[in-house]
Amino acid sequence: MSSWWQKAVVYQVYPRSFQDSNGDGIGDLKGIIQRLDYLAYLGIDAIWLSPVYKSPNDDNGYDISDYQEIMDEFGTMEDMEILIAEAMKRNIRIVMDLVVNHTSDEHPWFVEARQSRDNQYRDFYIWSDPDSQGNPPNDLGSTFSGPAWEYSELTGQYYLHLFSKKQPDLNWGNQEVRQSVYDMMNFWIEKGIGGFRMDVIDLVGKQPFKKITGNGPKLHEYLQEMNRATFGNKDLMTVGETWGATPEIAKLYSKPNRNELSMVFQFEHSGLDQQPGKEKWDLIDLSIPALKDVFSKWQTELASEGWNSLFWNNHDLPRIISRWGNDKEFRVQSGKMFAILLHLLKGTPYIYQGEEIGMINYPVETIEEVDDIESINMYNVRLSQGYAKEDILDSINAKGRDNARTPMQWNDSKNAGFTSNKPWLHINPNYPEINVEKALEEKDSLFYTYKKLIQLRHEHPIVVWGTYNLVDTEDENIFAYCRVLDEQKWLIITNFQEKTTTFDLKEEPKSVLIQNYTKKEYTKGMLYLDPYEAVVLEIS
Ligand code: TEU
Ligand code: CA
Repeated sequence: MSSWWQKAVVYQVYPRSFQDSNGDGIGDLKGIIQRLDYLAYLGIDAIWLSPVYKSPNDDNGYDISDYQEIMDEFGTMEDMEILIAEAMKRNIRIVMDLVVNHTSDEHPWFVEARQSRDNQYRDFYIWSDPDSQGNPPNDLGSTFSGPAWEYSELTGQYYLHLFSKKQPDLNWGNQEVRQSVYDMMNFWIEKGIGGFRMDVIDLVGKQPFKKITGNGPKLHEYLQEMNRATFGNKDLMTVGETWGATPEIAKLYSKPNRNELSMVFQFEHSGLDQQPGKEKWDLIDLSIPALKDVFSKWQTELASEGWNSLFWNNHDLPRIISRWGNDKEFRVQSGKMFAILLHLLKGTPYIYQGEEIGMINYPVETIEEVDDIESINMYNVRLSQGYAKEDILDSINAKGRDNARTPMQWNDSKNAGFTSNKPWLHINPNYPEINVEKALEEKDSLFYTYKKLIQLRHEHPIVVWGTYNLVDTEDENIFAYCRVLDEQKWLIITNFQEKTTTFDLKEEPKSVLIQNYTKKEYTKGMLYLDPYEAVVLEIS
């Protein structure tokens, strides 16, 4: 029995940077409503909406102070209800971002909890006495640098925060916490949303005093309880963000008979340019053979037990063309190659706003230009550790999250048509060349490659259900694979490098389904592939 999200393509909107409608320089819900026709024209089936709940924006909305109110800057609950309804008119579902590993420290639960050790909400969070020297109970660290324990003077105890100090971790061992989360989820389900993306959901089973954070012993028990209490018997899509997932673990989340989630975001491919055992900032060159192994492993392992998510980009990752392609003379070609390579795999593809028009990283020159708390905290820690300023900024320019958060580039008017006022974050100065209006005018733009790929998925079951097999290639930097369904066979060939190469095509193709060099003929024999060339051939 198939589900709608197995045939769907999801578009991620980072609301702060998508479209400002009231001239305050910040994206908002009304702005998203204005752009629904554009998204419907692209052909996407669902929008993953990064958090729009009330928040002090210490972590740009991933620090929630009221789960059932809309952030002032983004608009009102009525705007949200109109967005859900207007999207539905265009057969687009709204998938909300569920951030329940932690709240904001300004959430009423924490405002109460921190008052006294016997407060009724105290046990909604994770507290610890200092040790005999007055130190935290252990050396657990925050993802945003520094210790994961913050001392609270008022009651002489530490509280746990795996992210910023203003994001105290919820205590999922407390049944009241879990029930409060489920009640909130049902509030949103009743509003007609299409599902949830679950922020760092692999952390909710944490046992911090044993220094267990991801994949805790009760994690799957909680998720099965959540499933029963909320979305289980509804036609909703759920995708868990699980940084540490292996295929074995991913099957635990997404095997249908386990009644947990539809799928997870795993990040094994995304860590391939990171020095093993180091931080995301410590880079090594990407190995294409390693990338092929990782994708092939996940395609094979989850072929019939669970479901893959497919992505290059999101609001936490640098723009893929800058990261692993060529954002200069081969910006469009490498962008098309990434799209073709990813969208013909088995699983649900995710497009991050601006990816479809080839938006790229925005390099900064000073830390004052940086907004993201993760980058700023890392900068300060590494500066104190003696790292050179320019090396730290190089890391931020390569992997910093602001790269994905520069405002959407709609046209070549002032501020790229994003806002009529000063934007909350700098806009990439390349917007006169890279913008939606220009992409829609150019028939062989990257936009139309994405539109065609979405159409292929909607029209051809082989893309959704076909088997996956990696194709052996002479040149290890060619990533070629085939999809087979009954008598149908499609061959996907991508030259994942900046130089020309050859590929021995062993079968005469029936047709070319999509390509990024629009002049090429593909016949049996030696193919000469241009830099970043990508093509999908119908073999039978
Ligand atoms: O991200 C989880 C997370 O750990 C990322 O921040 C990642 O470690 C880092 O950015 C490297 O890319 C989720 C949200 O996607 C992120 O935006 C939030 O900051 C974080 O959780 C806390 O809610
Ligand atoms: Ca606004």
